[in-house]
Amino acid sequence: MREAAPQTVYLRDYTPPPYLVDHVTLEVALHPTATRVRSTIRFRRNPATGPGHPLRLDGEELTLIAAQVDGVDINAEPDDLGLSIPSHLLPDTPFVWEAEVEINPQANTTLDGLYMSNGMYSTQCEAEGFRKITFYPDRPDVMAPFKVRVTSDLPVMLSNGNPVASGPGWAEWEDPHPKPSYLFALVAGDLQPTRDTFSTMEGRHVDLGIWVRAGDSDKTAYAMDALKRSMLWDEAVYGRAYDLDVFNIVAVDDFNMGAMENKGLNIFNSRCVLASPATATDADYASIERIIAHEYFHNWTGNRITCRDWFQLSLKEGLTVFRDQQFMGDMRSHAVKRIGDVLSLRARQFREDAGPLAHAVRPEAYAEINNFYTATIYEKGAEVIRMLRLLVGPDAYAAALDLYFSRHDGQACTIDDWLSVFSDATGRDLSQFKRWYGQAGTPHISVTEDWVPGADAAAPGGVTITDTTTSNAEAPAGMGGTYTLTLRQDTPATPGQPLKEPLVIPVALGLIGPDGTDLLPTVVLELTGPEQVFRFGNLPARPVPSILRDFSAPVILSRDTTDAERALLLAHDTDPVTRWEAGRDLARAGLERMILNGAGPDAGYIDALGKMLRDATLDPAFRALTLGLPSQDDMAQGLFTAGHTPDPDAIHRATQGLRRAIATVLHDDLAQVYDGMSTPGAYDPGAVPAGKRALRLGALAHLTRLDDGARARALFTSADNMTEAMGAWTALLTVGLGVEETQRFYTRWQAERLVIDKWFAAQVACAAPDRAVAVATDLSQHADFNWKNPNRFRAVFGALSGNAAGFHQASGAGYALLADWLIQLDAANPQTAARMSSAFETWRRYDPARRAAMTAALERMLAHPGLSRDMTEMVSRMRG
Ligand code: 0A1
Ligand code: ZN
Repeated sequence: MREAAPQTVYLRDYTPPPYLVDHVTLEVALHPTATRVRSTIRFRRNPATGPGHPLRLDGEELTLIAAQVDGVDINAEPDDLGLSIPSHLLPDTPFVWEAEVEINPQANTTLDGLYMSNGMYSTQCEAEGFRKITFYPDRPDVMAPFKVRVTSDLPVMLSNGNPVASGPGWAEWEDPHPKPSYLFALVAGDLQPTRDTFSTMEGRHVDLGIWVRAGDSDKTAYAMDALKRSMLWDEAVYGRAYDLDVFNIVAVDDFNMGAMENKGLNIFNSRCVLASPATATDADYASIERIIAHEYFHNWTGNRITCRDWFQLSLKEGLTVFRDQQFMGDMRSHAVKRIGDVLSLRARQFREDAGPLAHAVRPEAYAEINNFYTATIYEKGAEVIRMLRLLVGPDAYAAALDLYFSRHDGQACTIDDWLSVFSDATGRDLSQFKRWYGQAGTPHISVTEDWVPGADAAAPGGVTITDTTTSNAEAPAGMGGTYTLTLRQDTPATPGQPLKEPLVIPVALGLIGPDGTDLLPTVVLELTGPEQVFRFGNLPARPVPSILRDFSAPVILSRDTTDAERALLLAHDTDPVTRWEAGRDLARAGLERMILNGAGPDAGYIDALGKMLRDATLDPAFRALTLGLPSQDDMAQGLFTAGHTPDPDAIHRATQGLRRAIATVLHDDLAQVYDGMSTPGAYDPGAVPAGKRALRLGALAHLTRLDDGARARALFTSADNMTEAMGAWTALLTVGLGVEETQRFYTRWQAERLVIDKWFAAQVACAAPDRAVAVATDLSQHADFNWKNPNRFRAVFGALSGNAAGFHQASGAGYALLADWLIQLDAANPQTAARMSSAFETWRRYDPARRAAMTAALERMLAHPGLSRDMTEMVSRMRG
């Protein structure tokens, strides 16, 4: 285990590497407890840094057997973090470093570096895992071509690049593209391939392989299909072709994250690649499609052009998420995809930005870089690029990307380089826009309005628009009415950033007439000052504004909107995102009245919902989204932002009350949807049938409250796919039924580990608040509970922290249980423990008793002897 003393790394301390690498050869002789790694590395002094620097090689948990410089033994004395060779012992001309080290993959429970999972060897080197494989300048701005020779008694041995040669017990791979060490990968095991081919637009023949454990080959078809579509899409939309003769994907059961974009050898968490109709849900299929695309797109945005240092992480991650979002929109429905992205941005990134872990898209300091693979770096980073594209327009965006690829191919870059490409390609000054990268926190935009009716009817020629900050032209008198919109922006203080400056915020807006017609199609207002006034002249009637169409900026919008206006937008808005948002706002406002004033369920909202449910012209997937209520965590955050102390029990009760009312009032509509929306025939994971299933299962969840579970039980028994089986079973669990189905589910799926993860997770996620801790405790004693497997650990304890009212039980038992398990997990796997500790980031929202219990859990974790650097950083930041 590494020393915990958190050493802070600062962006401002960046210096270029004093030694560059021209070539790396690795010979890896695999052995479960004594793997030998021989490295031959051609170094050269970096002319840009001047003479006199020692050669610093990172290395952790390595036993050094021998080292030579230009064939002469050298007495290197490693410390815990690596070794240094003084400059005067090194030639001025290029030299060869050779080292042999021994490592113990079997003892590596961190899943970082080289480790074993179910008898196979696998690696994970991002961000700093390569230093656990050999001594190396393990930083992304050192890029080199690699040659790898693997020996082992396992039948399949894979590494990056193209296969060169192989024989019994050995294989050689060569990657001609210079890459940073974090993209190194090596896999060996008894793996079965699913093969296919792809011809690139440049005429390259590429052999594709997806490598899985015996018994999993029936679950690779969808991932292969998604891969080929991703390759085609990147050619068609970004003009980027694949650049090696093979592209391999490996599924690994023990993996900390979703997947990893190692050059030519992507390694996936099994959960993010394996799917069959019987074992994967529609949501799993969509997630596999997205992650396959994401990792593939990294080949250009991440691998060919990488990051100079880890503060630039969003350079590759924000851009690659944005690209996978575009891809998914093209493959499925743009509207449904965008709404899903907005939901997850708010649930994870807004929450992060509002709490003690808030940080900028380009942070300035970290203790443990693995703690910065966050929703802010990924999702907010993607939002920033989406705004940039909206501001410059799609053609200028495409031109800027062409310039980015031609200017920076083969380089390790910064976010400044990225923005320079945009200012050079468009002539636009992006200095203010750049604040999005440096400033943490979610901006709040408040809206006030004014209306002056016209003396005459509106004149032909349409609406006039004036930004009063840049023009003082008055609306022409005597022609229609004038509507004035005042937008104010304000970003709350975040840790270390008390004062915020105004950002460039694109606010996409449309105006809707009282009869629901479009008075003004979408325009993009640019909010750059703290307050700006926009005037819309020549209007025939007072409009209702539809603000933040397509969620044009990652901000929190507040406007005194009446329920009547929300209902109008929900019925008539032509933008699906603001239309959906209007329904959400109605639900939220009604729930807040139930929670704060003890009001009954809002009849107006239920009525509006009924209209959406009955509107067969609407995409079922969109209707399913409108049927969803704000999550309990969302409600808690909203109440807290509005100055209230959220009571998790009251939020749970109100949500249940509203659901019951919806079920009762809309019973007939729900029944009609349920009966009319079935998708006969063989299961098809495509967006259209998946949308129908989503709507139908949404209806079922409500109906199950009224029919004693009859429909859900019938569906559970008849379902031939996991989406419906899970939908039916969780509908039962949510209303306290389904005991027998829980047993049947287990018996049926016991041999399918990914399905058993669902079995663990759903029981905890759907448990009543006063049962959740007991259910999680019981399941942690189950014979199939393997706490060292991140998927299984997350199934139980991720579900516990996601069960808002259960986790926040007034007794504090939820906090105590999670803290106990995080302490236990930390000793084996600090990365996953630290990621999951963010369950505690919301402690400031709550009442004194809950705050005390949450901070006591934080203190207890922090005081634990030997706590990892990962956890120490997270817990100290949360405690504040
Ligand atoms: N770069 C990968 C995510 C990833 C990051 C870190 C990891 O280990 C600490 C593993 C994977 C991606 O964006 O998909
Ligand atoms: Zn990524």
